[in-house]
Amino acid sequence: MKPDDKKKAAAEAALVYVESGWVIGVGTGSTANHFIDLLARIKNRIEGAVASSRATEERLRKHGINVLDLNATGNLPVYVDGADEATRHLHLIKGGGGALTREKIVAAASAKFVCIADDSKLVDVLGRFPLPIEVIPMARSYVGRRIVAHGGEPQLRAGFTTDNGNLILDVHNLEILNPVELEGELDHIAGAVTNGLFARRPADVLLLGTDSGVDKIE
Ligand code: ABF
Repeated sequence: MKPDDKKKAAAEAALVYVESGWVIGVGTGSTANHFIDLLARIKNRIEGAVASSRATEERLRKHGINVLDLNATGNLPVYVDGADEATRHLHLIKGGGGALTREKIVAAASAKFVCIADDSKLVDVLGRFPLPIEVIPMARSYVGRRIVAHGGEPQLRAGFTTDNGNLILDVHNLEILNPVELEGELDHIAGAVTNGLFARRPADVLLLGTDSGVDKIE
C-alpha cells in the first residue's frame, strides 16, 4: 500500500470519533487534508470546525464547512490531526508543516486527540525527525544558543513565517529519551513560543494506516 493510501485509511478510521452536532478541531498536513475531504461528506451532520492553521481553514471553507473561532466555541469534544513522528506511548513530534502552535492550542482544548498517520511515522524513540520550535524573531539566536546547550543542532527554516508571524528552528540530533521532561524544559526558554513535542498532552488515540489495515493504539 502506498503511504498516501495508508494516510487515507487512517483518516477514514477517524470519522467514527465524530458525533452529530459537534464542533470538531481539525489539524494540518496531508493526512489531516484527507480527513477534511472525508469530513465534507458528513458536513451537514456537524456544527462546524475549529482550524489549526490558515491552510486548514481555507480547505474547510472550500468544502463549505463552517469554520468557527475557538474563543466562541469553548472546549471541543475531539481534535483530529497528523504527526511527524509517534511512539506507542502516544508521544508525538509535530510541526513539520509549521502549524505546531495552533495545533497544540486546539489539542489542549479538546477532550480527545485522535492522531492519524501512516505507519512510517511510528518510532521507538522520538528525534530522528528534527524537532520544530516556533520562536519570536528577535529571540532566534538566543533560543538557538539554549538549544545547543541541550545538545541539539538548530537550523532556521529558511523563508518560512508561521501563521502567527514567528520563525521556526528545526532542531537536529536530539535523542529524546524523556519527551515529557524535554518538552517542559523547552517551554521555559524565553522566546520559544511552542515546541513540537506533544507529550505533556499526548494523543489519546493513534490510528496508523498499515499494509494490512488501520492499527489503533490507545
Ligand atoms: C501536522 O501533521 C503537523 O504537525 C505535521 O507536520 C503533519 C504531518 O504531516 P503529514 O500528515 O503531511 O505527514 O499536524
